[in-house]
Amino acid sequence: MVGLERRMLLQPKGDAQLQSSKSDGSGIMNRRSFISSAGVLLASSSLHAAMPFQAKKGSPLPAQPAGKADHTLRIDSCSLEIGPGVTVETIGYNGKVPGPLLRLREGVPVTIDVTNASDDPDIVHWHGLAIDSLNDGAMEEGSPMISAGSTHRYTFTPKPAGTRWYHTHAAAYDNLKLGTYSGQFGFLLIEGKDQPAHYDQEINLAIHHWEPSFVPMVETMREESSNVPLTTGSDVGYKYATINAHMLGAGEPIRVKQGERVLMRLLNASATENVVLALPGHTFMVMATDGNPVPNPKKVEVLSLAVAERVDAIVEMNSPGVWVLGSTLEKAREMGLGIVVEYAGKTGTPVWKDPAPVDWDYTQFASSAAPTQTADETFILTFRDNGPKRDAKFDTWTINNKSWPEIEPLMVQQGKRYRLVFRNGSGDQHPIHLHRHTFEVTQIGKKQMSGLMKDVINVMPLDTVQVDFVANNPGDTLMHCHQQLHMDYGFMQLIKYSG
Ligand SMILES: [Cu+2]
Repeated sequence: MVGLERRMLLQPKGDAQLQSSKSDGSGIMNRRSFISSAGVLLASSSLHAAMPFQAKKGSPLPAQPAGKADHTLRIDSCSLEIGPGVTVETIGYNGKVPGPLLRLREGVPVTIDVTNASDDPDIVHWHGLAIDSLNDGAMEEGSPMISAGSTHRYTFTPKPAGTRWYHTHAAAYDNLKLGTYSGQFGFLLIEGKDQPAHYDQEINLAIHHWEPSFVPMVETMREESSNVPLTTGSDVGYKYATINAHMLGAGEPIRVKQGERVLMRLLNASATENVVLALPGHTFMVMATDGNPVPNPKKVEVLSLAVAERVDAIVEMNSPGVWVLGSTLEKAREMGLGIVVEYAGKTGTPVWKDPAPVDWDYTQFASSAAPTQTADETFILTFRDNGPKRDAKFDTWTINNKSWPEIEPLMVQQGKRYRLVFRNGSGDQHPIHLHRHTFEVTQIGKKQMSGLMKDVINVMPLDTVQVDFVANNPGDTLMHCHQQLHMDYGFMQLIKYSG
């Protein structure tokens, strides 16, 4: 079972260039399956950069911390029994997956000691926080790598409030045991003054895929995308999927009572797979995206979560029974992607019903008004698949024809507002993440919008998405595709403050 959910049925409305992705019958969802035949031009292999990839280097470790930290995390190997007779060996935090729930107060300084008991250098990124570059946890910004056997103290003042998360920011390249292929992720809740909405119970649900392997993509591409330049690169596929480290039916169900309002915080902590979820008989009232309250809370039957995205949704429990909250794809549910929702006093086999097909549309949660502020400067960034470099297993990715690390930073000035125009010239989806800043999504395709604040935006194949951010947090800032496979192979760029 491979590559199943990456290219989900999430086309933004009104883009005639996109086709539904389809399976080839073997369960393999093709990398190119979104590409229709006409008018697609991808960068040719002549654009390959001349230099080989360089190992990323971190800064030297600062002096070891003194005194007890507020929180401690230990990076170490662990075994997880994700289903009956199914055990995966991985690396996690404090021996569990997801790692411990960290609840921090907005504006209250915190210290977190991270001990690396694994065999490889690692680093923890505090995803969605506006903190300094040295503590943000990206070596490209200057945060130190934590060498094997050592302890590093992170010190920062968490903000803004909302559903954040923490995860490894180590590169994996072709070692699929490392980086976000592993179990190194956990919820990081920054509590502010405001409670978002009344609810009776809260449940945090983290999605992950396990046992990754290389999948050659040439054969399937040849079938479906004869006009797209072929590459010899591989894709990554998975054997299992879990919610909170249990395959569907293997863990404890979500136990609810009729009439309850349940706040679900959902996190896609997969390394590479986007997911689409539904809970038959129920709707999700989407309150926040990536932890930030949306201007227009709205009930939907189907939730889409690209890699690294979060959704906070209220579910009213008004349909008694035993249900499957799971992937809308049967094959993904068979891999384990789901969890049982059980009403008090109800028994029986969990029920799944396919929801009506629907396109995921970010704009429904935003204001339909155009952004009121104009940008001081606009950067147009075009993403392309440049094929595998030399004997690399995976394709190289480019932003305006350059790949990390041979790519100049975008220069910004403090206090100014910048517009980033993401043009996806490839057949893959790209969940683009901006570190240390929150951006406002201002246009998807031809549709203008405002008020939707995020730190990851999924850019569909051949689509264009525009986001604005204010340069209000000086320090080196990484922008990258959150697909581990893409960021490891060139899909990163720094934003630097001048002056
Ligand atoms: Cu990508």
